[in-house]
Amino acid sequence: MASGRNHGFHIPNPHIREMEQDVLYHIALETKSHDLPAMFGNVKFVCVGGSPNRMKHLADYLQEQLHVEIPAGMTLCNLGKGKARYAMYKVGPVLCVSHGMGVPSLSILLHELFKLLFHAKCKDVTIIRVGTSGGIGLDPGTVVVTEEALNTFLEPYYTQVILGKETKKPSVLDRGLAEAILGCSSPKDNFKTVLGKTMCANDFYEEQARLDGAVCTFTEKEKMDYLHELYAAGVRNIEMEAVAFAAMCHRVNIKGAVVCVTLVNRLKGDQVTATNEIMREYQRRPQRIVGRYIRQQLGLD
Ligand code: R2B
Ligand code: URA
Repeated sequence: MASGRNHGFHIPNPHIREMEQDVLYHIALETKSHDLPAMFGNVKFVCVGGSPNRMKHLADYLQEQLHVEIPAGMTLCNLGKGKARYAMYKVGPVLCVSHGMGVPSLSILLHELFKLLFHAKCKDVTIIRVGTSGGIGLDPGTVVVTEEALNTFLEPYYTQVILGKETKKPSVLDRGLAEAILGCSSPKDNFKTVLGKTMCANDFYEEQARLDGAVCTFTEKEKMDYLHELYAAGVRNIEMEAVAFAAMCHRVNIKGAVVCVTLVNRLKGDQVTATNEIMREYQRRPQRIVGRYIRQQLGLD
């Protein structure tokens, strides 16, 4: 089996070296029965996002934008169909994969995705989370490119308990990548794209200061004071994966970025009330920005 340090990024796990085969259980791939370098060796960009449908839409959109040929009568297929926990679509050099909701689901996927890239001998890969979030002081539909991912103590760390001990891993995103993605917005867009800090919570309701969960222990004033405090600290959106995403990318030395559309302005309310049509339009916005970035990187613009 290959060594743990290779291919521009590294897998800081000496045990991988000793394994005869590696079963990437949740993405239904394995080193013995799949030729991973042949299947995935040309991957340069990985886009991840919460929902399988959104990732399918992104894959279809990128297929068109990147002029990736698909044989007549065929459509993009979900590589994990039937067996995997996550939906995965490959569009030329781009892999689009769903990660579910929250850090635990994302972290399982990233372990297996990073090992996949390693086993496939991919080089110079960039990974982008293309997602949704709640905005603070922004019009719904605004796209936020994360400049720093923070935990709910507003610290740039991902906290994990390993062998019963608390560990803090720095959440580091690539600043140059964030700025390059921000630079792909256009004054002609019918929405704004901004750079801002992103707070990552482990819950959609109480941890995100919502009054509308099944349980709530704080007042409206306490909620508003807290959200204003977040705004003053530079936080422009809240979601549920950024801090682990940033820390895990940093540990394997892969450039990562987080690009999320805001579905609601939390200074004005808690409920996500946009119609299905508006929601679909909002969700396409970060996809358009990221699509432009990938086109530019591939020399298509
Ligand atoms: C954004 O949206 C989801 C919760 O609705 C969660 O995955 C996130 O980060
Ligand atoms: N996702 C979140 O985590 N929070 C929101 O408010 C909206 C989407």
